[in-house]
Amino acid sequence: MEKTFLMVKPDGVQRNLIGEIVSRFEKKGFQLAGAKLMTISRELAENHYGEHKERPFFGELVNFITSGPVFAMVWQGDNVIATARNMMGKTNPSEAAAGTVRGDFAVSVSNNIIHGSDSPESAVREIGLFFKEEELVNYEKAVSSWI
Ligand code: RTP
Ligand code: MG
Repeated sequence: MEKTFLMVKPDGVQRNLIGEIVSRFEKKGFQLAGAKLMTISRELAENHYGEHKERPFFGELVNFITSGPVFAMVWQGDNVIATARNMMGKTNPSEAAAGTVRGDFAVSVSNNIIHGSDSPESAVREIGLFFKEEELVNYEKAVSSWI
């Protein structure tokens, strides 16, 4: 089954949005496969956001993502990577549609509440950066056949 890496960023944790965000993905019908509250080291942050190394906002991005605890998650389900990106909304919250996480809760591009893998390759890479194989759980839902 397809898996993606999602993370409630430090602003989302500070604003007590972990439950709201987990709830949206649960209600959509996706299955949580792993989760942990953690503080990201600078090394992990620079690796995770390595694609943006040359961008002017890279330093600010690393400072922000290491500034407090994040809630790291792995979710699975059909088309979860693209669907989760839609549920997150556009990077800049001023362009994110109402009904999306960023559209409903964020106003700033640098403090935009949630991260999600943007492709199958990113998902594999990011899950591997944040989780050990034994931290991911596979289990059957009693009522999954109709979802
Ligand atoms: P993320 O990786 O955090 O899920 O966000 P994303 O895919 O929607 O956006 P991406 O292009 O990967 O950018 C990563 C994060 O960098 C910050 N950013 N700041 N000041 C700026 O112009 C700017 N552009 C991007 C955002 O916080 C974005 O989430
Ligand atoms: Mg990104």
